[in-house]
Amino acid sequence: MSRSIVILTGAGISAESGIATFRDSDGLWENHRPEDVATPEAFEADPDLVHRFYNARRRQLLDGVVAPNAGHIALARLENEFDGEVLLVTQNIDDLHERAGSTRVLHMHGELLSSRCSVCEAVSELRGDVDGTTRCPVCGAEGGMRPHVVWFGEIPLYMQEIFTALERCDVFAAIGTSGNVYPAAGFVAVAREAGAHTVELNLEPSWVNTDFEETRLGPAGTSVPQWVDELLKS
Ligand code: BJW
Repeated sequence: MSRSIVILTGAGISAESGIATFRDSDGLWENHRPEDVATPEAFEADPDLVHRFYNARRRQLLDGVVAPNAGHIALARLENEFDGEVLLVTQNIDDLHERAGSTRVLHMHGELLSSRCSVCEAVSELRGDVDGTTRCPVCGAEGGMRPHVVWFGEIPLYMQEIFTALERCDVFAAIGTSGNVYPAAGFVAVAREAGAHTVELNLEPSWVNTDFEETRLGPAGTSVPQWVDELLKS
């Protein structure tokens, strides 16, 4: 019988690629309060501030320096070589999993290289800066573009597909996520309840560490290739 693996990734997997995490001491939110940049209310109150925050992150992603690290590359290898299904659910809005070669990736918190029109709801890939004058490439409306990301209080994307996969997986792994944010922090409980082996790979135990059966502490660039090697040999 073929086996199925669901992997949840968070900001920690991209840390060694030079992308700051959110809640670590040098994290993205060191200079911003989350409620100022990661809620629909914040965007309504000060769209320019929120656009600047995401424009800076988008420029960094495309600056030619940021690249997938050994953790992303090992997960792409797993998808390629594993005799079964591998689904990658990422909370990250960067495209480093895709650049590493993963193809089954669900971005549950959206994507930095896309923007959404508040007028026609179309999602368009926009690689340049976005501001209050940017026109929707689909309907032409001006000033309605917002980052295609999921903020606090909004419903994450692909929920049905993700819960279906969690309920039938044999292995669930969470990599580089602090377990602060739901529903992602609750995925381990769903997978475990469904009978999956659960493993956390992180620098330090996450907020939901006690829900996991196995913990591997260390930088993802080292721990993920090791874990993937073991899985492929098992
Ligand atoms: C390394 C490493 C290395 C470092 N190697 N590791 C009370 C109780 C429960 C829930 C709620 C509540 N009140 C409100 C809620 C709901 C709310 C929530 O969870 N709030 C909490 C603050 C309590 N959630 C929501 O609102 C969500 N929506 C929702 O619940 O809708 C209802 C619904 C759900 C399901 C079905 C139907 C209805 C939406 C949440 C949206 C989160 N959005 C953000 C911003 C996205 C855009 C952007 O990127 O700007 O997503 S917030 C931010 O946090 C971002 C991240 O994806 C997310 C998680 O962060 P992550 O990835 O874990 O990063 P860090 O920095 O926290 O951790 C990094 C980890 O890596 C650390 O542990 C490091 O140690 C480790 N690390 N270097 C390995 N080299």
